[in-house]
Amino acid sequence: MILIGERINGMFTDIRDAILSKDPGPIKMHAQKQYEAGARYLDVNTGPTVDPKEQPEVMEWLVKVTQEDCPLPCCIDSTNPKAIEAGLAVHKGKAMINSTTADQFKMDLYIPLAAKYNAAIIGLTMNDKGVPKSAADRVALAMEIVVNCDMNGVPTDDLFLDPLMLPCNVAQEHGVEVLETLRQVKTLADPAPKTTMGLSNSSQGCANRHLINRTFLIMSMACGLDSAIADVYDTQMVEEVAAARVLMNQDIYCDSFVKTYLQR
Ligand code: THG
Repeated sequence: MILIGERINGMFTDIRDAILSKDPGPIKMHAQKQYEAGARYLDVNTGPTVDPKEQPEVMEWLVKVTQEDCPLPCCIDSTNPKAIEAGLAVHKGKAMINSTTADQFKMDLYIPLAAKYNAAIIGLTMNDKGVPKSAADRVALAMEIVVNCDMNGVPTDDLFLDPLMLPCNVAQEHGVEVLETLRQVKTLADPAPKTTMGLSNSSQGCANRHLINRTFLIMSMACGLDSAIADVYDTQMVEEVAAARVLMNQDIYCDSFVKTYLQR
């Protein structure tokens, strides 16, 4: 399980303020803290308040500051292709592009960028009509992304398919469809595509958010989830991931399995 730390996102007020005042402090602090907490990628998102014209410049700054003292690669999260490329151009190591949808014009923009920069890429199972409800419709969109990656020479195991989890208080029927999508997309190509999701989406606006996030993460792992954009400061969640990896035979059992997982 590759945990992608969600915290460097302008949706959080401390990051928004750091961006506005060009203060690298909070960004570096969250990079280091998420690294120590078990993150292996860092999601980096300018947030909704940055003017689209300024997003490329802000993304470039965010990626540089995030990687200055921290060895982790970034998951460059933007709906603005110019911001994605500005981040890729200064990124050290193997970046992850977050994300393309299954819309042809978006795949034509983002998948060649993954090939050019040897980056991994997240493919959302949605298009201009929105997020489909059924697993079958999500998988059909996933297949279009798989085919387009293949045509552009992006290896399928560099593709992370995201079935797009929605808050369970407003879209409760989607949970089981997301789980079924995770199972089915593994059969679409060989090597199989990888999978990811924005875990905290599942609990937005709900009581007991951590409980919902943790429970859905472990259920999803059992269905083939390889990575998640998540709140890695939830220590109990990270420990549950370590235990689940042992139980699924993805890590060798040792008495210090939680410590071992954190050191990977
Ligand atoms: N898939 C992919 N990328 C994504 C998402 C996804 N990127 C963004 C998002 N979804 C994942 N990241 C977050 C980050 C924070 C929250 C949810 C998802 C969150 N924030 C608090 C809230 O909205 O209540 C804000 C708290 C605060 O302001 O302090 O829950 O699905 N590929």
